[in-house]
Amino acid sequence: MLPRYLWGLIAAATVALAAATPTKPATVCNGRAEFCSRLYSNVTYIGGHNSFGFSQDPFALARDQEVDIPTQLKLGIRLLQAQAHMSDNVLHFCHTSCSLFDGGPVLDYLKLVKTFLDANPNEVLTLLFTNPEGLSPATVWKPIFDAAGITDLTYVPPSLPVKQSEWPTLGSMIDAGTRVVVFLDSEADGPNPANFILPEFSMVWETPFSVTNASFPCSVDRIHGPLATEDHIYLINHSLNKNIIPIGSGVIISDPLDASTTNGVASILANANGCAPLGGNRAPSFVLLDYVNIGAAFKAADILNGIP
Ligand SMILES: *[C@@H]1O[C@H](CO)[C@@H](O)[C@H](O)[C@H]1NC(C)=O
Ligand SMILES: *[C@@H]1O[C@H](CO)[C@@H](O)[C@H](O)[C@H]1NC(C)=O
Ligand SMILES: CC(=O)N[C@H]1CO[C@H](CO)[C@@H](O)[C@@H]1O
Repeated sequence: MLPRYLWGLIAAATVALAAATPTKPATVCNGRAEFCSRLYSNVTYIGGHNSFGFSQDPFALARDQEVDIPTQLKLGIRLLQAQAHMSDNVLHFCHTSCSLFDGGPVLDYLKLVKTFLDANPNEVLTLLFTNPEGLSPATVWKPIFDAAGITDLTYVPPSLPVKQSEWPTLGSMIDAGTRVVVFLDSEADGPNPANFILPEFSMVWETPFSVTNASFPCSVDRIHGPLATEDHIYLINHSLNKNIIPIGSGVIISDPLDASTTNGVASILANANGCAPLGGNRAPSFVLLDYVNIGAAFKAADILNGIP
């Protein structure tokens, strides 16, 4: 028989342990109990386009956001998109060129993401990065994920490409602690020693970008085989641009003044409904927006996710 005081100590230790480790199986996933049993591919996530490109300065014409990364995540952004360029031998997130808008080193950005992930163990997050300079996933990108401490949290599919119907549930990703999905738009196809950096277009298709038509006509713009279109998940590039110099190919910029309409429920649902016939009659997995702090995107996502 253990003395009574020892039982008390054991009970206290058990309670302390339970508080430090997330419950398994997870009972809340991305904020909702009903998401735990849903496939990763069957949830609509709101994304921040050029998420690093934030500024409060209305004259910063190359910005696409007003609020910083921790604030975007706090609002509920669960896909972060960003474009990388080399600057003095350090990988930075920049818009078109680092002289136009420099969002700083990718490592600093990923450290902020890691802080969020540590504080929010029941959240699945997607990172969608573009690689216009064709830099190596293994020798340039992976070391930065390693240094930020994110590699161990990434989801590595058993085989590629993953069909829409074959993604794991949010609950199983959270239970396994592999709750970060990383896509790169180029150089990740074929044999790739950085196995967590997934080739975007073999599994995700996108609508066209640099749209200036507020009705957002839907079409499949960027996609790779061999999976059929409807076996991909898809992203709607739902940001409206203004052509401020309508001569030649023009100069287009994002437009915060239209953001409350563009990021409103009606505009997002109309775009999603227009795309559904191309996407196996499913909602988009990702709705990519400028100025994510403006509008009602999270309400639109609830509707697309069938949340009353
Ligand atoms: C904008 O998109 C709508 C819907 O597809 C289409 O009917 C209209 O012709 C487009 N407008 C322009 C200027 O392309
Ligand atoms: C999830 O599945 C439901 C039921 O089939 C469907 O209505 C919805 O559009 C799907 N959403 C996504 C993002 O696949
Ligand atoms: C205008 C716009 O939103 N374009 C973006 C569409 O999405 C891809 C993300 O992969 C970006 O590269 C584009 O900048």
